[in-house]
Amino acid sequence: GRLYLNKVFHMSASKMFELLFTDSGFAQRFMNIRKITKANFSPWQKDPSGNMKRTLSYVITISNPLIGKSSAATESQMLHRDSKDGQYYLVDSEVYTHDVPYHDYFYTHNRYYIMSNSKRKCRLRVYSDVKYRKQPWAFVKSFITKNSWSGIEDYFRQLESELLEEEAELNQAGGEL
Ligand code: YK8
Repeated sequence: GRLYLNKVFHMSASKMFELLFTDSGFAQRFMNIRKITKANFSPWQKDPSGNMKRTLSYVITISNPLIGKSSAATESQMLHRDSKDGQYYLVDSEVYTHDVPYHDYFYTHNRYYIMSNSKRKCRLRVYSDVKYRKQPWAFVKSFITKNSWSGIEDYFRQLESELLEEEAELNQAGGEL
């Protein structure tokens, strides 16, 4: 996978997990900014192997006229069983976009690592990869890969900047206590 985000934030690892992977105000605001609508999230549930899983469905807004204006998407997230609450979280996610051209050929795999650095600091790393379910013609493949990378890059750049804003607010609020 390619590394799209790698940064230390001034908040605890559990706070970062809460922001990104629960029904937090931050997650709702971020979806509004990205014009993600019709969001439906299942609760986290433990599977027989001890991993936690949840599924998300939503409609994404796309600004590329070649691709369309929007697409339904489903995302399956798995919190690995060797994650340690407050210390270390590993979430794998698979995103399927159902209404873009060649949607039956590919999906995106995202891997989120949240590592605690100290009580009030954590590192967030996100890797992404475009995966193929069947092999398209080489020209089509490079078209899909290019368009996916630019979309993914844009998304995580914005996620980083919104997280920095959230961090500033959290630390300001903390300073007033
Ligand atoms: C998740 C990867 C590809 C897709 C899109 C499709 C290009 C089609 C290429 C052919 C539109 C929120 C993306 C960016 C949509 C958004 C997805 C998001 C950002 C037709 C030329 C949605 C993370 C995520 C993962 C993959 C992204 C898609 O939390 O280019």
